[in-house]
Amino acid sequence: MSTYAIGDIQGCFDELEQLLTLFNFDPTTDDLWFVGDLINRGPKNLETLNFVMSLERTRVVLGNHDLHFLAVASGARTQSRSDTLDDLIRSDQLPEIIEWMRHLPLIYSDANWVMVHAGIPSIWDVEKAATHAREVESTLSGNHFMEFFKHMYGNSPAIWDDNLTSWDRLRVITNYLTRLRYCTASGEMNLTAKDKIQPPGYSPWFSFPRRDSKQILFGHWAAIGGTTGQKNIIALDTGCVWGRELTALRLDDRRFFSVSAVKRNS
Ligand SMILES: [Mn+2]
Repeated sequence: MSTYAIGDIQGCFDELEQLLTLFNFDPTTDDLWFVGDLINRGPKNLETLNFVMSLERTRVVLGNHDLHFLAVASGARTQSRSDTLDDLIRSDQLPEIIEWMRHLPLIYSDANWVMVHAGIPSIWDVEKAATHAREVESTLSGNHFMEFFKHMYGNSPAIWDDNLTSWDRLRVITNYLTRLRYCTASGEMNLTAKDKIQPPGYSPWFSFPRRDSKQILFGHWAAIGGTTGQKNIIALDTGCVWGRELTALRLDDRRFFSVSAVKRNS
């Protein structure tokens, strides 16, 4: 009876199956947590979602690719050339998948851990981040969710302000929780830098001092290779969809499990 937190799957269902075999997953007693980006860029989105949706003991937070899928599925966006969402878009399960996904949270926490897709800026403690996440979640699960996707895209405002309202407010909250990599101590984001070379004036979001006592689990940032240099902030995206590894952390004893990506002919 254990809890495993699993990194970004992005449709790599074969590797997910191998990982579950590696740690002898028992669906009747083990809990699986997913840090988001279950889908896109990889080959088996529908299989991945069918598996996750079938689990009774699971927690999932939304990632930027999951939100992008919802935007495409609701007609607010078209797929880009690197998107691989056709298996979902063409599925007769599409309405059921949309309903399931738009009721997922952006943050999940228990007594010891908090899970988020990209990060939490040090200007917010976990409680404040969860409060702001609820603002986006209530819009996503409400009747006007399609309108949200028309306004979700964009990199501004780059910094939080308590006085923000409407779509700007929801956009910056969504960007912090699902796209954040580099920011300043005051929380100003740089959403264009992705690799390990930090843009001048910015640092990784997890490098700033914070008062939280909970341990943070996140994905999203494959380029850092699973290392943050912080004992209580754990990066789980090890770039499976880019040919590297899929990683899980057993929360009970902080043991890591990894499988190598399947070699694909592309
Ligand atoms: Mn992501």
